[in-house]
Amino acid sequence: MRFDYDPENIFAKILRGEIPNKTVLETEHTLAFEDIRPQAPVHVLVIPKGAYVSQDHFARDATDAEILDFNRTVAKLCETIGVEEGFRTISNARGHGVQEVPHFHMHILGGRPLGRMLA
Ligand code: IU
Repeated sequence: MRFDYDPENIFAKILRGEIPNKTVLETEHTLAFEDIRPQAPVHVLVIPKGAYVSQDHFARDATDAEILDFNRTVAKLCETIGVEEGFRTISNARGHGVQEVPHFHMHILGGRPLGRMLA
């Protein structure tokens, strides 16, 4: 598992159009698409188009415009994807976080009661 940016990671390939995805919403700086292994009735991944490995790197290095666009996209999704009754966002980072894909992504889960889970 590498923590520097790997341009061959699967989400970079999705952003370059080399691999298909089920896009839910796309903006100038952000892409949201359905997770291929959904863990809930609604399971959407939100990623910045920029090359950031994890949420801390994104928050540290992205431009204000990218950060605003990402957050407003999350807000828009939460109004439109069927999670009005509640949702959970998760972003796994690095080894202890068991991050599978080294491109920052936020999971939005919902569509059923999710139960209590902090770890
Ligand atoms: P993680 O936070 O890095 O552990 O999660 C990566 C997610 O990416 C996981 O839920 C996968 O099902 C999902 N995913 C995907 O949607 N499309 C892919 O081609 C691959 C993983 I590889």
